[in-house]
Amino acid sequence: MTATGPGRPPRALDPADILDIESLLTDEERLIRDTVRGFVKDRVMPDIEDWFERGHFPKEVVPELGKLGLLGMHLTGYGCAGANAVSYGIACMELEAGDSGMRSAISVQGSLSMWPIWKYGSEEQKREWLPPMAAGEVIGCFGLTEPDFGSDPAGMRTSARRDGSDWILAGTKTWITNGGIADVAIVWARTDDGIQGFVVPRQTKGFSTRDIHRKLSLRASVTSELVFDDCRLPADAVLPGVSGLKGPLGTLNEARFGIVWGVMGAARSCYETALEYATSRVQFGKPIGGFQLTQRKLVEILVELGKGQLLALHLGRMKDEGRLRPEQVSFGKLNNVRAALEIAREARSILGANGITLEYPISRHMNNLESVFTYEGTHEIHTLILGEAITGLPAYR
Ligand code: TGC
Ligand code: FAD
Repeated sequence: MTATGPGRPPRALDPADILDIESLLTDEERLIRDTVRGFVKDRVMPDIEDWFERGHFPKEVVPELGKLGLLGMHLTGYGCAGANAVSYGIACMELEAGDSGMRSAISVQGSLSMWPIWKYGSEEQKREWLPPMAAGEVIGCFGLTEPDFGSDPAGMRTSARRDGSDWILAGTKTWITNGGIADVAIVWARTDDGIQGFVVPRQTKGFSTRDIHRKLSLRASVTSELVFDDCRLPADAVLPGVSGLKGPLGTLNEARFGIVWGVMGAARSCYETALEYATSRVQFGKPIGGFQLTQRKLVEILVELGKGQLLALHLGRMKDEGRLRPEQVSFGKLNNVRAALEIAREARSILGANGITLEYPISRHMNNLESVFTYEGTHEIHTLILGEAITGLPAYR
């Protein structure tokens, strides 16, 4: 079979890109895709099963991601690459084709830690923190969720009160990606002027972390509790450019956008694995891909994958044009995470018993995607965001 297009020579139909989405990318975007894909192949794939099994995040990978220009890559200045949003999305997709933990690493560093400094920080804060964070020499984390306030961060108890010109930060954050290995935390706390963001260096007296163990999902990623026991911070620890919940929620738009793309990488990995398996595994005297029921599964996966990839690209182009709205990001997160999970479950069934092992990536992706379904706004919260967008009626409370 061949694909033709206006002014393009026919070329073989690629089962991994049947819609020829490749042709919608610029040369630079393709270069970034190939570079990150190569990194994942050489640096992540040989060890990911072991990291996942041991519950280990390879911290030494972070400066390597920095060298590739992937940390804060869609930010400008201060050592950041200044790539477009689509390129950032593509990097997320390629990293998550390896493992969601790898994509989480750049989401948390670039979107959740660097972006609020870049957007809401003072010039001094930007100069101090962004260059080493872009290089991966300094690891950041983002503390919004608390033990009693997950979907509803407006209720947070963590507080920062004035003591002279200093701040005293007190409270607990939990489920914080990279908390245990972070050199700096962006912490959202209640103040007399509403919710504000604070830049909290690791060595701050009274700041401690405890890692969360026995996770069955995102095992190749550190998740931690952050405890602030009356931490004294200087006046200039606050991010001066924002107050109110719109600070952390505005930050989340950036990372949620990356997820829209990232999960399509995990889904693609499941599809490619299932397709290869279906054409080689023989039962009843022929490859299982030759049975109509298996073909239906593969085709359903293919169609959902293609739709999700096109949606990600559409939202990416809108973001690059400066007209992407938060509700549209919710549309993408809602659809693409759900689609990726369904793809993983369907692909797993094609592998039969082999599908439940770590020898193949599918169950690992499936377990990771359960976290992605929940973090950065649960599936239900994004449903309610869209429900409000179309009815004008908020239904959260
Ligand atoms: P609401 O009254 O709607 O809004 C408060 C203020 O915020 C503004 N706002 C936004 N601004 C920018 N972007 C958005 N997406 C925004 N959504 C709301 C809003 O305009 C308002 O501004 P103002 O000026 O009027 O004050 O707030 P609400 O309390 O009713 O809550 C709404 C809700 C439920 C949608 C919100 O709380 C929410 O999104 N909850 C989910 C929490 C969440 O996503 N947490 C994620 C934690 S971080 C994480 O999971 C990282 S995982 C890391 C990894 O990748 O490893
Ligand atoms: P809850 O808010 O208690 O929700 C439980 C269930 O109730 C969900 O199904 C939810 O959708 C539903 N629900 C809640 N409210 C409503 C409603 N109004 N209507 C209908 N259903 C509702 N947080 C950070 O701040 N920083 C991080 O780096 C970070 N990393 C994470 C990494 C991992 C691996 C995980 C699992 C989580 C991480 N989180 C992080 C926390 C994550 O953002 C929260 O888990 C998420 O926001 C949901 O909060 P919760 O778990 O407390 O669930």
